[in-house]
Amino acid sequence: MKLTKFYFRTFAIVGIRVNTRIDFNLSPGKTSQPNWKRIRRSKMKSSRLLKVAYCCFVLVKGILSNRDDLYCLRSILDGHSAGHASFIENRNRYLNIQLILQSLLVYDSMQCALNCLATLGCRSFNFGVQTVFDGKHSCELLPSDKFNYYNLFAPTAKYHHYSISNPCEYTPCSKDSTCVPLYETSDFVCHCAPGSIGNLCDIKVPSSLKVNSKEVCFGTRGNSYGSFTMPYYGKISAFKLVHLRGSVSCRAVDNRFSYWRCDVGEFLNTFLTNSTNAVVFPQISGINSYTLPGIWSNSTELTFKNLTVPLSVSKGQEFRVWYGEDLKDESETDNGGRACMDIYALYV
Ligand SMILES: [Ca+2]
Ligand SMILES: [Ca+2]
Repeated sequence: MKLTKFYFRTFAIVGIRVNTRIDFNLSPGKTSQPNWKRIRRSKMKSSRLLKVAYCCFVLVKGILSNRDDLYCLRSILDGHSAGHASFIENRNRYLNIQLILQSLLVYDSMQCALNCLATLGCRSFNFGVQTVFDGKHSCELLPSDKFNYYNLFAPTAKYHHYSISNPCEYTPCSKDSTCVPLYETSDFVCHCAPGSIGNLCDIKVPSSLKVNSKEVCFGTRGNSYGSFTMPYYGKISAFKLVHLRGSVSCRAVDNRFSYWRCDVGEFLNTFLTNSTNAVVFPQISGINSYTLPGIWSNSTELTFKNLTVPLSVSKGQEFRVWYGEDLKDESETDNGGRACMDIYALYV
């Protein structure tokens, strides 16, 4: 049974010249999206055996035609294989990037594929359709792929392009987003166009997105900041803090309380920082009290929108809400109170 399967696969490899797809492991006609982790494990186990099988074929062919095909054994023995064994053929396409890892002359696309596998960092290759010298074709080993340089993926009659099979071939990301393959883990990540968020960029940005799952509360001393994490990758143009309950004071004994500072007035003393306590909002120097147009210390909403460029955030990234004196460790012993809020983010 194994022998039959082995011969079948060997035959399949030899047949790549006329096929539109070099694929050692996927079943013909399979249309559903494959389990990439399982397939990759399978490929890593079988790729070396398959290459040995192919070498046997090219060596016999080489002996018969008096050609030097020892490249094949060298590619296996040198141990530089990336472990991948599946390529997708893009007929009459050329990836026109400047950086080329290696330019070779090869007898066929399989020889080019094996050289790519044996070359560290090779992600795809261009294969010349016509022979250019002594029956050999041009073979360009490339360090990137059509997904990263789609604008340079041009039609041509002179080349076929081959890329290592990966989940991006199945266009998992939504339209207008960019799928970036993660070859080491057989995974991918979607880079969203403006207006979309989510792992697959399939969520349209609402005008205002509540980011906290439970209310965020901050105190006024002892580093009693409130924290929340971002639900999506994206870019933020503004944060809005909406007061729910409670109040804070810079001098509790005098009963001087408000939502965002101390006394009721135009000055504010609430800050938004990242997880290392670097101030993100408001974008002003220092961490003293500040003012924002139209917002008072007892306003229900405190909106930070004075951004010069949108803030890039990742899924799970932590932000903190601080009372200014607590953040600065200054005059905090006489402080008091606690205030809670919801946090809204404006994605762009
Ligand atoms: Ca104080
Ligand atoms: Ca403190």
